[in-house]
Amino acid sequence: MDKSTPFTKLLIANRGEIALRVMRTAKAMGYATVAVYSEADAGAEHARAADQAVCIGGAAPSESYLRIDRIIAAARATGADAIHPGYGFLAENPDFPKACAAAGIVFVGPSATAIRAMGDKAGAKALMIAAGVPCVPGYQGADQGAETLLAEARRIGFPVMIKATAGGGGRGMRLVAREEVFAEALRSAKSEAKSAFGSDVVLLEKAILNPRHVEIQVMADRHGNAIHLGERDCSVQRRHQKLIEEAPSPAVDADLRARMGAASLAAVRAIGYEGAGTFEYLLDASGGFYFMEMNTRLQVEHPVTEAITGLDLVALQLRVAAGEALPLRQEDVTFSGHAIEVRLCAEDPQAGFMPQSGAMERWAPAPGIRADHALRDGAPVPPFYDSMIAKLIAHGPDREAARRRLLSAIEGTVALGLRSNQDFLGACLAHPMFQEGAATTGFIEENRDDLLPETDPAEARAAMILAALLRAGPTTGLAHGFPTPLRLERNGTLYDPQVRALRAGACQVTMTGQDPLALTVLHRDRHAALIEFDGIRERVALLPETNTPALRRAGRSFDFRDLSFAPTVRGGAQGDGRVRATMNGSVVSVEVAVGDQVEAGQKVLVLEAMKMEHTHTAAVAGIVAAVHVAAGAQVTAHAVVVEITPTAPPA
Ligand code: MV4
Repeated sequence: MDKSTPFTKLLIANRGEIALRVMRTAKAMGYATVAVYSEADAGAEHARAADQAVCIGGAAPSESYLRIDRIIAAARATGADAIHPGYGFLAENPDFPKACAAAGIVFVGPSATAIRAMGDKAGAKALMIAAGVPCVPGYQGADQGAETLLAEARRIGFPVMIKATAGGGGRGMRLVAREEVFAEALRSAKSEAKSAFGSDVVLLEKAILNPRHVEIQVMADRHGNAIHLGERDCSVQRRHQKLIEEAPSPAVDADLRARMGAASLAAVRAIGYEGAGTFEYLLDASGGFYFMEMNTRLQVEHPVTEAITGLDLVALQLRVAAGEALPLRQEDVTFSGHAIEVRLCAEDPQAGFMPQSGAMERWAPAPGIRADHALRDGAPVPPFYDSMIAKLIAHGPDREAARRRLLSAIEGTVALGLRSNQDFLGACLAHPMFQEGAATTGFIEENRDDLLPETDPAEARAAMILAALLRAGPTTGLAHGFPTPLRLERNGTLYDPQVRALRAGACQVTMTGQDPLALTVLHRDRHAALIEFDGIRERVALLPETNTPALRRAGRSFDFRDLSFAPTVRGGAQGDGRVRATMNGSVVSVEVAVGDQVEAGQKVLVLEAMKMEHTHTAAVAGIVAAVHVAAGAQVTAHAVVVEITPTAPPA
């Protein structure tokens, strides 16, 4: 029987780096490409790069990237006869392949049945046990009575894990150390699961302490062929968000790889799976592995597998979706060297990893390694989507070579205008425990203080260097010997550098509490400079000509607020009574009205961005003079939302 389902034009139902990643291979294979984009993504790279692009609605995912009807309509309108879902959004929604089938469109992914079977934890686990895949001993029965569950927990033996069967990302999950706290943990897990997933069904498992997260990549065609492409170690996570992924795993040898691969392929055959898929396992300290869940999509971290196998996973997906047989057998799959990936996220580690939005004013990934992203200088980073904005992937002959290469690339990448976890990633890669390959799922929590230092001695030096570059570079050309004072602020610390130009390019910077700095600017263009001080030359990257100038040096980024021209308020309070939105977002509530008397620090407005609420407070005491927004309004970063006429401080 002919099982081919050829297509000519591929619609990519996604955004950002993965949309571009899929498009790259599709174009190389000769397929025409169609992008879909939301109103917030009208200027986005993925919409520019496709042959055709269709706007599918509003900024909120529920108005655009999650709208099956509009995506199918976009495919119809452009004549796209295949759809790749990427990851996230609709990638694991069984209704999507169903709608594609109904419209006569090839879905690049598994069947609705396979997606649904793996979407339920208890059902997936039962299928895996039947297929002979090792699972953590536990209970996944229909009887959900509290007494039954307690009895089962006793049988399993503490510590036990309670997991919502509909769950994911750690929600509805509880680690229970002792019998005495089981009842309360069960109650709170069920209540969290009910509100998050609409179901409070749970399963119980023996808890594996400090496990590694190791996953097996599989690929299967509709002719009964299936191969595995080895493992990825994704143990370095923060709150169930993966941060660093590598292949191979430092904890997996050829024998364990073969056993994990065979178990995964047995499962693939048992469920008749087609396409790319990933089996997630927990690995315990003695090398035991236990099935966790199956992801029925291409994963964020697929590039590390591509690096060590030399295969293009998207190309394999497209070939299999067209009905071709896999072009290689298991014995043709070989592994070469070691690859590590880091996820660059627009979030502020210093502020509890709060998501950031705005514009990536300056973006220059380090050359020589793979960088998957959809950024350019000035790229908007809207508040409505995932905070991951780029992936950096290094490959080397061995793990240490890959690690060193990646660390160097993280340090050499310029990403200014928006705070990111860039330097935190560098700290993780440089940590001795990671270097030894000893990081497990507890790595970030256990090493918090090493990875996120409280005070930063390099910051004051950065303020002085930045001041020199803002005031004494050849482009500003301060010819006179008058000292120019600046006021720079970062995370609540004020710096008062004074720059005195000596001769062309040379200057003296003084600052309260610091030794003076004699600095020469040898070369300077808009975004970079070659400087020299203390007899050492170095290259720095720079974001000038903004209210939030930034400097990157020695592998670290420092952004400041330039308050040099902001009016000072007597009494030392910062700000001028104008409350500005700290990021793009939507107004949840306005807490004050015109005429209200407010105190400094009083809550005036709540903004929602990236699914988090941000309280805005008055910087000064005074009377509310104007309120420019109402609940529900969309605001852009820095927009004045409330104006307060400061009360004159007592004379
Ligand atoms: C576990 C576990 C220990 N024992 N199950 C977290 C999310 C979900 N996918 C599975 N998770 C875990 N399940 C048993 N029986 C520990 C975790 C876990 C974890 C797993 C992988 C990567 C990071 C993790 C962080 C905390 C807990």
